[in-house]
Amino acid sequence: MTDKRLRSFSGIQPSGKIHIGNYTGALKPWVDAQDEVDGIYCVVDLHALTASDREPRKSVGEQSREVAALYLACGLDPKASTIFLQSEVWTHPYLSWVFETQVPLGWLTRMTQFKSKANETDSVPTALLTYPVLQAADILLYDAEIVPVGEDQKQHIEIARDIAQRFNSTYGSAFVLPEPKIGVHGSRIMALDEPTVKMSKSRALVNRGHSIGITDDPDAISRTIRRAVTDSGTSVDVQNAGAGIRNLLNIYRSFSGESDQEASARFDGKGYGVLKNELAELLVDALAPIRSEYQRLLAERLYLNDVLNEGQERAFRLSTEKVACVLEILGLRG
Ligand code: AQP
Repeated sequence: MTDKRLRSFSGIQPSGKIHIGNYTGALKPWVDAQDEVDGIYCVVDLHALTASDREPRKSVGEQSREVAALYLACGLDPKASTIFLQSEVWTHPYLSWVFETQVPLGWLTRMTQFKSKANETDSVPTALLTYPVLQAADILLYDAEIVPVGEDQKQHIEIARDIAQRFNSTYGSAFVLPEPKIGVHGSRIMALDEPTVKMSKSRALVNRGHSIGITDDPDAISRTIRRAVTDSGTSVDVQNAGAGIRNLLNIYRSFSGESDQEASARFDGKGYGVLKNELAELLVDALAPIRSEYQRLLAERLYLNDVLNEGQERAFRLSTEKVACVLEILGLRG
């Protein structure tokens, strides 16, 4: 019997402390959909090599295994989804090179993430520019129809689609065109210390109070929420809320599952302290089971190895079939 489920592909870079934005924008949607899709979820460790300010005390390998453990702790079931490390499946950088021979440079230099990250460093690695091409290879290798991501990744999924379209129209149909799947709530959580910028792993390494990590302990969660930047008033005015209060309300909605109306009615006119206390309590309760499952899984090295080995085998099989097809289309074989 053929599998009629949509194929879903996504990944997270092991480039720092995985935060609540990564959870609401990516991990939670993966888990929520896992019974309906054929999910392939990768720890994109090769991408993390482009990060100039990775967590300095840990190797990328160590962080990659922690992120894989977090995938499981958040509820991804390895019997339902394929979970693997990108660097263990060589077809990813291989197809990326093939795409690089086809992709016009201008497509890459106009990427907003490249422009902002390149501005933050004096010496821009080439891979920061070609990052979306490797990401296109990650997705297109598996004929993924949907890519569940946060809003910041929309442009990268669009370029993956453009690359597939260009290849298909030049050489004949080889790739499925992927669609970004971006949730209504939680797809863009802002920084708690600066609510006009997106919460990000790398910034959290330098700015304390920037983010809440999925595995933060209750004290750290409550402290960060207490210190979070609000608007300049003292009580919540939902209609005229500024960036700080909008962000706190959005986080509340994303974790409680309440509608806009319910969350607005709950907090409108209440003091900022009430919103912060209820939000801290909600986050502590939601993250506690993930944290303890994560700690349990980290101690189960052999189990994690088994999950990743099984994932690697399937990813390798599917992706080598696709590479063989591409080589034939390009006239490199046969
Ligand atoms: N603030 C956010 N709100 C909602 N979703 C978010 N994502 C990232 N930040 C937010 C989503 O999480 C997944 C992780 O993607 P990534 O690791 O490839 O890198 P990223 O998008 O660049 O994430 P970060 O946290 O900002 O990491 P750094 O600082 O390392 O670049 C994606 O689905 C992303 O949309």
